[in-house]
Amino acid sequence: MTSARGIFSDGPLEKRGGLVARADDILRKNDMGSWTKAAPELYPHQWSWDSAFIAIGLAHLDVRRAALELSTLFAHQWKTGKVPHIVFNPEAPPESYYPGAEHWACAASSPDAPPAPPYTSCLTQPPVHAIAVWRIWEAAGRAGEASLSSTRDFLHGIYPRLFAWHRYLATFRDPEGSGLVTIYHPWGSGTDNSPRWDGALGAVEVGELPPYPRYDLQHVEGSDQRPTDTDYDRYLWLVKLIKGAGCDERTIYCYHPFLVKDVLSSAILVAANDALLEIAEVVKAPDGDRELITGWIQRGRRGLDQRWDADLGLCLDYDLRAGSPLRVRTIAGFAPLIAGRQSTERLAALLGVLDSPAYAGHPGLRWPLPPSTSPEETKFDPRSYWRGPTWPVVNWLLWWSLVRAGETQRAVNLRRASLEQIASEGFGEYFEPFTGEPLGSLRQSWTAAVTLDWIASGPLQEPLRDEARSRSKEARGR
Ligand code: 2M8
Repeated sequence: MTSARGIFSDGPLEKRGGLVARADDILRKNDMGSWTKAAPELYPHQWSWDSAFIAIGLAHLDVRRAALELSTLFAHQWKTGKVPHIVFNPEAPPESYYPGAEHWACAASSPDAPPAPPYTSCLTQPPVHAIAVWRIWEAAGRAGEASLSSTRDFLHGIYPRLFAWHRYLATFRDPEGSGLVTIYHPWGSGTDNSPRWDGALGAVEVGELPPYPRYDLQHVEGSDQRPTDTDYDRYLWLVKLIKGAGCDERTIYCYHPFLVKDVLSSAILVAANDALLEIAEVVKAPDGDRELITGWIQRGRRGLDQRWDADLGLCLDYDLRAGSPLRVRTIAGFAPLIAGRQSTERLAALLGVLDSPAYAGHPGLRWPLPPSTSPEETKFDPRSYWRGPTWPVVNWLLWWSLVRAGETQRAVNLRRASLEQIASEGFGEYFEPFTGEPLGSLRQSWTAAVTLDWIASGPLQEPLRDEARSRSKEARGR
């Protein structure tokens, strides 16, 4: 990988303590050559949506390496088009992550699975990939003609795979044609223990499970930062059922007890389909592809419209088994903002909620950044994973969406606050919203990646606060 220095040397953050160099260092240390570990110890494998965000950051350091990150992930795509949520690292230390490759080896027996090893899971994560590919293309444009030419080849190679991935989501994951993506497991949402899923999970009757290890707890400072044992029992029970169904989508759809329309994944898919249309243009894809993609975008927008809750001013997930919306205020409610191109009224409603005390306007926040679950919810927990902490990667999605919506000042404010948080507290996976304490993994790859992208995205209006504390924290880092 080429050095980050030079590329960013004009940025105010670079001058104030080498944030770029520190982000670069995290990505280098988590780099496995052709892919990047999500975190050094807690997550020693390749995760699907992590890789997309990582590629967005890497594009500012090395366009080829960014492209390789996604090519490696898509080399493990299933015949159905599914991109697995984890590609397991055969070199990961034993007893580092559970459930690991041996637990998911069943997926390899599916006729649709790619040859193993490496093994993959048979779940998915939100489809950020086409957005990442488009940003790699944009970065190549800034890097010059040679980079553009090799990246054009990359686009030609990855386009059919992206298309198959989106077609999989539009068909296997939406047999109803609702425009919304169905998930079979909270891990499929990327927001694992969010209260979004409490209602649907509560209805799942967990049967006999053999004892299992919680390796995750050895890699964080307190068990309160991770899902509870009750959550894990449910996760592993759902995995057992999915394995019992032979990872077969149709069987899962018929019998699985957890079947939910995920508005965040659905909105990301709409935005990713916008990006796929741009890519289709570059590679001169057949008109038929473009018609299909346009249809998926329209259907996605309609689906999200139907999940709009006017009282809350947010979108709600939908429990297919119970036949009812899952009514809780989380970050996923901003799905229409992420999907983009909303009416003026809808955008105003969303921004009003985003700025309100229910989210980024809460008076107790260390930085004005939206907590993953609204502090006004009874289920809010400021330390527990997706139940309250702020997540840089979510802030990146919101920032990117605000830019697309033309909300420039809000976008700048969000970017500045996010960078202040990271400059002050380090490259945490997530942060306690009131104290700012970094939680989870303290050297999280996607946090480093979005930092690079933010810094590369133009000047900030105000200087950052002191970074000294964050360096001492990172020195202690995991
Ligand atoms: C978290 O999820 C994994 C399971 O997939 C875990 O907790 O073990 C989530 O935050 C997920 O969104 C993320 O992709 C993954 C790796 O960073 O960690």
